[in-house]
Amino acid sequence: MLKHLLAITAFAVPTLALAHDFTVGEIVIAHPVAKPTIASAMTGAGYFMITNNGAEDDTLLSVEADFPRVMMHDTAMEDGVATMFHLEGGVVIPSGGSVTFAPGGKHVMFMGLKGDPFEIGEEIPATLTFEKAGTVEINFAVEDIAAMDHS
Ligand SMILES: [Cu+2]
Repeated sequence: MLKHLLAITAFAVPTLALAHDFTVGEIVIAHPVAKPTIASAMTGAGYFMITNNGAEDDTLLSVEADFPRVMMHDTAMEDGVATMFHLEGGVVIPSGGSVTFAPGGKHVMFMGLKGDPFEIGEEIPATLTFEKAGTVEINFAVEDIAAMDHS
């Protein structure tokens, strides 16, 4: 079981076009974006910022989308090499706080693209499930965000 790193607003989301936001209960999911991939890519990465305006902590339990596997990952430096690890218990969104998924840190990993790359302008539908706020449908917009992550 890997330890959760709760890096809260440690880095800013690259702000491009403002923003498509999604709301469920007291949770706001701001500007979900995915990186374009090359044609042979087997994986893609998605990012967003989640804010919890509620009085209690909540947990993002899962992200589902139409791929063989979708996971939440974080990135850690080990001996100068960036490695990803699975956020198994989900991600706690603290009351009154935000958690950012961004290149170089937490990300949603879409696995098993199988020759259907993410192209700019495309939207990737996904379902987020929170422990308290419940389920919400969102779209990751594929945008040419400045890349500095692992993939
Ligand atoms: Cu990953």
